[in-house]
Amino acid sequence: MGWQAAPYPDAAGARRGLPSPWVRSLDGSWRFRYLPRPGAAPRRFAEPPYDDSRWDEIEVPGAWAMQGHGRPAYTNVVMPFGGEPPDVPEENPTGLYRTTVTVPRAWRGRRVVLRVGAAESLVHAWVNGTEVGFGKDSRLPSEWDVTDLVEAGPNVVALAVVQWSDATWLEDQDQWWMPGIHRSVSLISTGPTWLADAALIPGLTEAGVGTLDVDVTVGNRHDPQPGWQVEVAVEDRRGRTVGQLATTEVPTFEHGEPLTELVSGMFFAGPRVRGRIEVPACEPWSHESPVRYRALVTLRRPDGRVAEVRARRVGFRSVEVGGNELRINGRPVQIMGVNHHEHSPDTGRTLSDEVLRRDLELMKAHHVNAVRCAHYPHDERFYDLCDELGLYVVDEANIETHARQASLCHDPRYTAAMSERVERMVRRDRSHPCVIAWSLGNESGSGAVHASMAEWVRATDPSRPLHYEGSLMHDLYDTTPVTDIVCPMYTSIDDIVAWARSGRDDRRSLILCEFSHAMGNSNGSLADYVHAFESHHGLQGGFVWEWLDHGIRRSDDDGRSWFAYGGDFGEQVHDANFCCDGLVSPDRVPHPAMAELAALSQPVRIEAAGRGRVRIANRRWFTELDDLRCRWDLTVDGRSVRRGELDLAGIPPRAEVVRALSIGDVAEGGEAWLTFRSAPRRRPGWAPPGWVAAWSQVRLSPAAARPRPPAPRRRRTVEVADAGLVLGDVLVAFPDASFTRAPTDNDGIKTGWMAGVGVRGRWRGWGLDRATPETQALEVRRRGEAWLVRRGVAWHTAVDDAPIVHRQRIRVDGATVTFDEEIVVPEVYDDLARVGVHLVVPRAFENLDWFGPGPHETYPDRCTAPVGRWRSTVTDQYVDYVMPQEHGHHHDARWFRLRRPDDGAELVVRARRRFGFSALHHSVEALTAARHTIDLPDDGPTHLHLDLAHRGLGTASCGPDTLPRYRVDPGTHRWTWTLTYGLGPTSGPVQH
Ligand code: IPT
Repeated sequence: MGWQAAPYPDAAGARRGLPSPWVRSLDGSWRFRYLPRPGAAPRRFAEPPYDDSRWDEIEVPGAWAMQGHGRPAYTNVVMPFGGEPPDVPEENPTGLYRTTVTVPRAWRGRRVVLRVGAAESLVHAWVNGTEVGFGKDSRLPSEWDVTDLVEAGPNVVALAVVQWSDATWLEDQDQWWMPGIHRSVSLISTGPTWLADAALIPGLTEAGVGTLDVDVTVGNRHDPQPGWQVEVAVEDRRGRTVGQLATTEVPTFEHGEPLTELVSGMFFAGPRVRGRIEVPACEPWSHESPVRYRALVTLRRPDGRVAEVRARRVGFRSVEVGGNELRINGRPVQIMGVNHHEHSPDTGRTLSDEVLRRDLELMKAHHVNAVRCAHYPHDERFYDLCDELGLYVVDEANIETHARQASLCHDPRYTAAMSERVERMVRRDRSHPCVIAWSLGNESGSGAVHASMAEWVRATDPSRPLHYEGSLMHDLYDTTPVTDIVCPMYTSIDDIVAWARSGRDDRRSLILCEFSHAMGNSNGSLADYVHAFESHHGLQGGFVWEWLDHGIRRSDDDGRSWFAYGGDFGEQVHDANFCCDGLVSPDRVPHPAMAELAALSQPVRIEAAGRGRVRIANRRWFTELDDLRCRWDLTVDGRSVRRGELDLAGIPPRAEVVRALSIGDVAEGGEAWLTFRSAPRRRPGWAPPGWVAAWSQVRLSPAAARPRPPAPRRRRTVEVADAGLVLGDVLVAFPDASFTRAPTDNDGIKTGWMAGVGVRGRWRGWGLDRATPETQALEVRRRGEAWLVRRGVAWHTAVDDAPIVHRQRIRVDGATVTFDEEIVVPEVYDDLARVGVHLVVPRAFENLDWFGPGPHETYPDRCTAPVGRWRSTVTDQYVDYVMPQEHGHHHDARWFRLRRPDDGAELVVRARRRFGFSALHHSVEALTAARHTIDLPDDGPTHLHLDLAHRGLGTASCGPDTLPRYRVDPGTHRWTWTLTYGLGPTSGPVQH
């Protein structure tokens, strides 16, 4: 099994890439029978006359559990069954598949191969009743030569896929157990002499010469005849040949006299043609400019006629390691990567072209520049797309022995299987320019087998560095030469900075293979990581864990859909929602953290340089910014005052220039910002309409300046009743102190064995979730038109003699209510979710606008967002994390307003200092109790939280917790805020 380009009869067909007459897809509907174990298979089921008319139908490719047979099950590390390797359970779900394929007459006399793109875990194959073999790597193709078994006309192909095999112990990745045929099945025809493999390993010299190291292997069913020839040509976009390997005869072993054979054997390197193609002054391939060429590999018969042509896209780029840098085309490109699993909420591990493209286009649109194939080689289409779009790939072998990671790597019974997985991956994918490193697998310990696999890869493909985390797991400073990248996972910022400062490694750079665990509302301190990467030589980025939530779409009786996770299919052993830890939802809607990720890797940064000038930094590595058009907008209190353009032309990669910018006078007062937005002049195919490549903001008003909040057109007098404030027809209870939040996955996972871990365990231990109020004082006085209310409430927790005391002074004067708050938090509560107040207003106050960072939710440690005036609705504040949890917070707000659209009644809230707030239709309690999105009531009022302090998010579900500087301290918290009530225009449109 080598490369994957389809064979064509001629160059024209190969170039066009139309369906090849020599390939027959077997994708589509097959007959299917689901069995509890392989032994239950009917005898002769693979034979053509067998009657399968009562079998089910199933779509191939596709997991059977996603098509009504058996169930998926989710575990992370633990195996879903007991026993020791290589044992598997007696009960071993098995799928029998049958289909009939018509082999064209034109294939007579040709060789035929049956190819199963990927099947989990063990696949057996029969053609017309004869067994042809089996395969056990569920993420690489299995191919069998079936020439002697097929005939022109109908042929029966039967497959048996068995869920568990000895190889399952090598496939303990953190994902659903989901057997079936995951990738395409086909028949491929070649001549009896054919192109068996063609490595076209890309390179680029310092002088800008593109190179392809060619190694073509010719296969032969019979004794090869001399005189067959191979040639390779490289064509540019316009079809001009820009480099070639001239027609070369394929060597043959010379049979004959013993002396002839002896000599032949000493010099015969196999039926291989090798050489190097050079393309002078090529256009290099990079993530910013993925220029591709086309290589045509032609096999000619001894008489010179073309026997077979294969085409593939190639690109020229170099990768090297040195001086604490991983250099791509000579540049230490900062890796802003993601870990990508193949998962669809509807089709399991089978991804349609559309879903796959959407994944990669979304990455591009958020400035992701690299993907780690977690944790197995992906479908071939993935690499073609990464070549096309410009994404670097760390290609990872399908090896994870997590449940036995200290033993299997020393178990000789597994050595061959592990090695073969690495070798077959390298052979399949080595011609892709996108692949910049080979990974030996994930979490599989560290043994001699790793050293031997590494040596094999280095000898076979010296052009790429190696990646393997196993030996670094317990020691970041490990120097075993298996990995060329220091690629730890979830390491703290302090530890990676200490590594960089130590100077103990002068060759490799550190690129985190996993970090910033994106589970639920997460990715706190991503900006701090990026800052560390940018300010320490040797730190070169990382791969966020992970791209996507592996939820499985289900719907209830009312047709409302939701996403299932571990345990939802009745699994006894499972890891709950730990599989929902992605930057995008299962159906590929970006979570708010994606905006943060994008903001941190923008190609342009602009800052004030004094005296009417700005400093423009081109953050790209290879290209100028001339393709972007930068517009500026001067706003005061969120209103645009003046606009203009800034010239970005002629700034070399990684350079900074200072340019004059005339924006005119800025009126005194209010909060003034200059916002720059750069957008492409010609939108790349992967960018959605209106896409902004980069934004920057310069604050023009002094830090102390506050925006003027909107004033209701007609003020309405607020009255006071026993229980609260009377705003027209609405009674709003006096705000209560609030110090909890619905736990994020990082505060503590709600279900499964990990429940109780994390800061949430402390909160519950303190009894904060069940604190009871004791009113210590309540005094309501009227002074003329005004009211004065004093309240004192002690919140008793499970900690003896340590109530949290809330003192409140409320002055009601006409339309304005002023709250002086004091919340005294005893030292014992040294890590709270929030300190603030909570109030409930009717659901009808639906329209929301605010001044502060936006438009997405922001938290103290995830707040790289433009400041301005944002509009939304309370309904749209909802962020549907698969596990309902805290969401919708707005850090650093200056004011916000809620408006009832029917009559224009509005509440404006502001404070002397910046505050956090959220306006949601769900209470802390409802969000805490819910396990799935459909558990949430959809008719709740609006819960307003105003926070003086709110805990950052961190990533403690797997990695460092919220840094101390983003936590909430105990002590006495005092602040003042005001609420103004009135009527605005009634027609307030709901804007988003
Ligand atoms: C680590 C794994 O590599 C990854 O597959 C995933 O499980 C991730 O972290 C957590 O979501 S495993 C962890 C125990 C370090």
